[in-house]
Amino acid sequence: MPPLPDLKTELKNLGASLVGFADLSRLPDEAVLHTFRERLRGAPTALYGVSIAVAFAPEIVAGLGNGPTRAYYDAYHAANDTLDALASRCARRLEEAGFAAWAQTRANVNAHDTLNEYATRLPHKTVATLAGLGWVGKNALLVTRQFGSAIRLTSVITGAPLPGDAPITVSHCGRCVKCVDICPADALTGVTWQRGMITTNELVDTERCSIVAAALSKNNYGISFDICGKCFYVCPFTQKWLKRREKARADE
Ligand code: B12
Repeated sequence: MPPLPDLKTELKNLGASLVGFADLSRLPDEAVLHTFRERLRGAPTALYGVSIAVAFAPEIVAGLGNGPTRAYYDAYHAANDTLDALASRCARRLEEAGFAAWAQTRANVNAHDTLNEYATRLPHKTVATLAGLGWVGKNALLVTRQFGSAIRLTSVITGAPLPGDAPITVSHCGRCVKCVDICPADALTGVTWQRGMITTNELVDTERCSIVAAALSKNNYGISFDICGKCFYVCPFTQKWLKRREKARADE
């Protein structure tokens, strides 16, 4: 068997904030696995995922208290470009090492795996929880201990037998409902995530979120685009990260 590249180090050197490996045999949905197995011709039956997160700059996140800003809009697009580049690079490295790999870049997901306006075949968050990066919060976003929810995600699906990280299977939100209370669209239900919950609408009314975020963006910086950010700005894990960063800067 060819040696595996040291993907975690390589991707972090290229700008990834967190990288984890998921054993996708834990996915209950055989149809999803079948689709990717067909696509990754030559891959063994076992499939693995690489989950990659890029954190926003703290000053961008600190500015989201009143909803979306032009700086967040720009950082959102920049993060997406970085994530696409990281996922493509990761897939290429795996292929060079002799393994089948599929980068879930925006172009690939749009062309092959968008099921409807609000759902993809294998969401990045699913790969991320299975790779141990975090849990799905009451804000319906991945919450990490390192950066709270102030990250964006991508993922790569591969036949390479990666050493899977321990999946995170329970929510650590506890009784906190700060995101539910602050949501300007009243779109969050406050339900605690459980692994295997696939219906987003149990956690968030996607349509309301999207419509109100677009209106807020139009109001705050003149572009109608469905980003908001309040639900991850207010998350205590995000706030703890911002405070840690502030303290580190003050200590410098
Ligand atoms: C469609 C979409 C939207 C829609 C619908 C939102 C949604 N929650 O699905 C709208 C336009 C409303 C939206 C808004 C936002 N989005 Co959005 N969105 C997506 C997109 C393109 C697809 C999501 C999808 O497939 N949903 C379908 C359902 C079924 O899956 P899901 O809710 O994502 O996740 C469920 C499963 O993962 C399951 N699950 C988790 N672990 C496991 C494990 C097992 C074993 C199983 C079976 C299931 C399971 O639990 C989750 C909750 O039900 C993804 C990118 C992507 N390709 O994944 C980004 C994504 C989810 N969005 C993201 C973000 C940041 C946002 C916004 C904050 C943007 C903003 N407004 O500023 C808001 C936040 C809204 C919110 N609170 O959820 C990030 C999330 C990053 C993070 N920290 O988690 C993503 C991953 C984009 C990215 N590349 O980073 N988004």
